[in-house]
Amino acid sequence: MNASNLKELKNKIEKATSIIIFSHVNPDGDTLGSNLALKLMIKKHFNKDADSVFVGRLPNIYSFLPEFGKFININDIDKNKKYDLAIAVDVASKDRMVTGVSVYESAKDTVNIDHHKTNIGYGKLNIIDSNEACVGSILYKIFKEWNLEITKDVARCIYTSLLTDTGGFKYENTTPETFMLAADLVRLGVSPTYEFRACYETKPQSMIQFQAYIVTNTVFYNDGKIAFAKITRSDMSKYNATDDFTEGIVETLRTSKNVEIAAILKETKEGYTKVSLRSKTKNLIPIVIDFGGGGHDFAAGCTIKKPIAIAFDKLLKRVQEEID
Ligand SMILES: [Mn+2]
Repeated sequence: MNASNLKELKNKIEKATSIIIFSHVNPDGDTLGSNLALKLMIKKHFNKDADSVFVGRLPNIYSFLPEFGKFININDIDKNKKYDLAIAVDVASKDRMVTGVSVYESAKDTVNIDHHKTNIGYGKLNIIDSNEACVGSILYKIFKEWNLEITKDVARCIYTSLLTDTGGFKYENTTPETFMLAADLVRLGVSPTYEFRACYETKPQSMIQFQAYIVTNTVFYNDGKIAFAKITRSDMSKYNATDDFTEGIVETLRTSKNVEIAAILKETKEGYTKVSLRSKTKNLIPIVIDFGGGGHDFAAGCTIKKPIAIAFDKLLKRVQEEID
C-alpha cells in the first residue's frame, strides 16, 4: 500500500460519476462489511451513490449492517451499463465475481482492493496487502490517510470485517495491529457485545439441531487425530438447511483436544463433494492441492468430483498419510 496508489484511488473516485463495488460469491463478513464501509464513505465524503453488488446468495445474518438493504443482486444490474469505476473488495480472483466479471471488466476503470496472498492484481489499480487481517483494515488505513471522518456506521462495517476474518480475534492473522484497530473502532462507538451477538448468536433453532446431528455422526480416526463429518443432500432437506447451516461445524470438530485435522464433506449435487478442512498443526495446502483446491495453511478446501462416499474414502486416505 503506497501513497501514490492511495492518491490515485482518490482521484478515480473524484472523477467517476457511476461507481460499482463488488463482493465475492458466497459473501462473508469481510467482503460485505468492506463493501458497505466504502459505499458509506463515498456517499459522505464524495457525495456519490455507489452501487454495492453481491453474487449468489446474500447471507441474512449480516442484515444488521448499515445499508445492508441497499445491496443489489448482480442479476438486477443492466449488463450493458458501462460504469466509470468498478471496485472489487476481498475478491481474490476475478472468477469470484462469477457473472459479475463482464460488468467489472467493461467499466472504464477498475480497482482491486484485497488481502489474499494469491491475488494476481487483475485491476488497473491494485491495492493488495496480504499482511492485513481483512480488507476492512486496509480501507481504514486508506480513510485515515485521506484524513476523512469515520462515522460509527462505517466503524461498525469495518469491525464486522475484522471480527469475522479473524474468527473472533483468534486466527493466526490476529496481530497487535488487529487489537489496535479494534480499539479505535470501539472508540468510534462500536459495541463489541452487540457485534458479536449479531455475527455469532443469531442462528435459527433448526440450524442448532442440524449441526448437533452432523456432529453426533462425526467419525474419528487415528486415535481421534482425524475427525470427518458427512453432510448429504437428504440431511440438508431433512432440516430445511440452507448453505450457511454448515458454517462453524468444522471449527467445532477442531475443538476436540486430540484432533489435528478435521473435515466436513458436503454433497452439493450428484457426484460433487465440497470439502472444508481445518488443522491445528499440519499444513493443509499439499492435501487440497491434490484435489484441485486451495486456501490457507490451517483452513483450506476443495471440491471433489466424486460421490460423497468415494470422496470420503479418498480424502481420508490422503489425510491419514499426513498423520503419524
Ligand atoms: Mn477477507
